[in-house]
Amino acid sequence: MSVDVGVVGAGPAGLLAANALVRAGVECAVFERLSEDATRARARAGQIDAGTVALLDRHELSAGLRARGVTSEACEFRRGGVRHIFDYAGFTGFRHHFYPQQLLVADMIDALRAEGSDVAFGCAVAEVRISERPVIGLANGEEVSCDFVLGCDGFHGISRPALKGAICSGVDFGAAWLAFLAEVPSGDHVVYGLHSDGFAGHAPRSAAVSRFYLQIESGTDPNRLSDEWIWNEITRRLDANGTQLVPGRILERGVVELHSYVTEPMHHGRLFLAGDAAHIVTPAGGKGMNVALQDADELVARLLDHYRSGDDRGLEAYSRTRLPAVWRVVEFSHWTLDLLLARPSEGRFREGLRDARLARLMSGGQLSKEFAENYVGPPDTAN
Ligand code: RFL
Repeated sequence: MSVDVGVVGAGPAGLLAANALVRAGVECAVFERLSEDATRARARAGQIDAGTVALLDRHELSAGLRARGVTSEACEFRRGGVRHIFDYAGFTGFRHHFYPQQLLVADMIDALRAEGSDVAFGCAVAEVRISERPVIGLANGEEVSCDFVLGCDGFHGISRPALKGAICSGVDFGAAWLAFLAEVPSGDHVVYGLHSDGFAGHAPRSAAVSRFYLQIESGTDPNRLSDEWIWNEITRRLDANGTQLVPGRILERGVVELHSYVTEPMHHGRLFLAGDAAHIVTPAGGKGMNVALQDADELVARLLDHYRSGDDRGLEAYSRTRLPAVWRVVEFSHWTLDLLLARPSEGRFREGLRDARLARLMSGGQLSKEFAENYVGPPDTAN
């Protein structure tokens, strides 16, 4: 089998790229290891930056998000029983959308079908071989030769190891978040509980379902935590005068080990990485899916330069042009995590730093403005 572009992985990055390429007349084959049902049910992100919404508008992939998503203009930090509302829209003029990642993925699968293309579900890629014309080796033994391969297979995929000479640097924070969805009304903004015993978070997803985060010890088995313990901790750590959280049914739970990695460069030969395959951030700041979609958007524009006019300068510059934006997101997410994460073993000193940082963030000064700009994300710049 032979195609113009082979895409490994039907997450947000792979599906955005496939939709845009197919619509522009480029032949594309998408391989996804999971079944279609599992792909459509893979709940993760939900906070979508204003620039990413504009990007999705541009690719005509935002109808579901605009019809069913909710918007937010502020976030809230809770500390010592006090509520601090941070009005980032006031600083930037922009707001977030909240729309579950799995619904966006489902919309993009449907959009791809409407263009007469599809995803090969249940079709794991075993290896990518880089050569003049790269080859995708499927787990079922078939081989697919391509002009280009887009590695959009997430952090645990097989594409990144095929990038010869790339350096993957990063940090493990030595802590984890229990991440779960529950039948609790979303509220209209994210709440960050900066408790000295550990972080707790409550984020919108849909009207009736919220995402919660609870800082736990690295390596904890989430199924050994009782619902009662979880709700007690969430309620205690998110506590503030005048607020009441009514626990609901926990729908699904998982543990996010907190780490952050960046691969440099993000391409070699005709293999290009996009999204979590190339870099991963913690959920602090809600950036991973946003930057994944931005990678894919940039890659599509450069590939279209190749197919339309034989101009490969943009492809050759892909890593150079994307990495500054990637590092900016990584740095922001890192900073935010440092505010959110408690380190009980470090005692009063760390808590003093957290107090000072929160005060500076809420001061309305330069730090507040910079945080707001990073939190809401860069504007969409059509390529
Ligand atoms: P994905 O979504 O991981 O998709 C990769 C796809 O590749 C498939 N795959 C393979 N297919 C074929 N052959 C193989 N060998 C394969 N290996 C893997 C996988 O099955 C999968 O379908 O990567 P992509 O497209 O780069 O998208 C990245 C985002 O998923 C990720 O960054 C976000 O979910 C991060 N994130 C958030 N990002 C935000 O922008 N806003 C948020 O609010 C936000 N919240 C979150 C998050 C991530 C979370 N977790 C679970 C880590 C909340 C959580 C809890």
